[in-house]
Amino acid sequence: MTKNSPWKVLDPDLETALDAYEFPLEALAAGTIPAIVLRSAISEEACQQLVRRLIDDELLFDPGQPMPERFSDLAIPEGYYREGRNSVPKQAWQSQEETGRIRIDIGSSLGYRGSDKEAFLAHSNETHELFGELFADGVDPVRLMYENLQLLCRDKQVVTAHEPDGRRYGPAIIRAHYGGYTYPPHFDSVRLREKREDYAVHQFDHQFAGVLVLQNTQLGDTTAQCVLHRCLWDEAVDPHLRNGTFHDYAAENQIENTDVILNAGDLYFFNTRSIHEVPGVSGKLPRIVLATFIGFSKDRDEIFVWS
Ligand SMILES: O=C(O)CCC(=O)C(=O)O
Ligand SMILES: [Fe+2]
Repeated sequence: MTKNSPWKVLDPDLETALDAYEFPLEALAAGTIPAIVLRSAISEEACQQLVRRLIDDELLFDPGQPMPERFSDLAIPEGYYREGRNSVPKQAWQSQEETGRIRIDIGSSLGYRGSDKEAFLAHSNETHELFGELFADGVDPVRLMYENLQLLCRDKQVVTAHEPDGRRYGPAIIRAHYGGYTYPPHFDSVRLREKREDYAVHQFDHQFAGVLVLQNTQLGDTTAQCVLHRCLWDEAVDPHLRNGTFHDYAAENQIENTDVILNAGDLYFFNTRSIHEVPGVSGKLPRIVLATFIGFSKDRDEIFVWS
């Protein structure tokens, strides 16, 4: 596939994706398409009900009220990740007090907790219990994510990521981004970035994200949206991600990009090796998503999903 061939999101539904490609996930792996979008995977009402439930259960806080004290310990700073077993944060970050940009996670993040494997797997176990209760009646967004992925991948089996002894990772994670929380240009890879050699997910050739928007944030006419760049991570781009000069590099090298414009209820899948970003928008409501990572190898029958 040459650089000049069109790079277009597969939109708006499963049928479109499966008509365009027999195996749409292989097109994602190759970088031939930027993303697969499934519109209205769940209704806006169901999204609102879910968000209301999370606030009622005190798993999130109402942005119209002052932040309860206990959330300041749970808040995750912008730009945070750890590498391998190293528990020292790799990147410096501005404190959330300075920026007012706070992220609250409901679930178990391998990126955040994976440096201590036992603690991560124990935390993941608790997440399975919590999600079991949360989604026992009503819409189960995790099941919906897995079902859609299963239809997209046809003959492979979608399962929650697990270690050879059967211990499971967190099935998905809910992330609420308050105050214009921003993801600067980055890529995600347990293999190439975090180097988590001691985890089973390290063995997959490709990593995707599956993200379901539960609530967006809006300021004037602007909503927070993911921008995907037509650039798979490599050594040449790496210094630009670290130094914050990716936009200059992209302009110099005429790297195209595409916004993926989503509303509450829309679901999208993309290759996390593609450089991507979500510029924050400091609207009244936090942007809330249900997010997963997906491990894919052409020659493996199973697809692993985790968070
Ligand atoms: O929230 C999104 O749409 C994508 C976020 C992202 O890039 C990440 O969690 O690594
Ligand atoms: Fe990402």
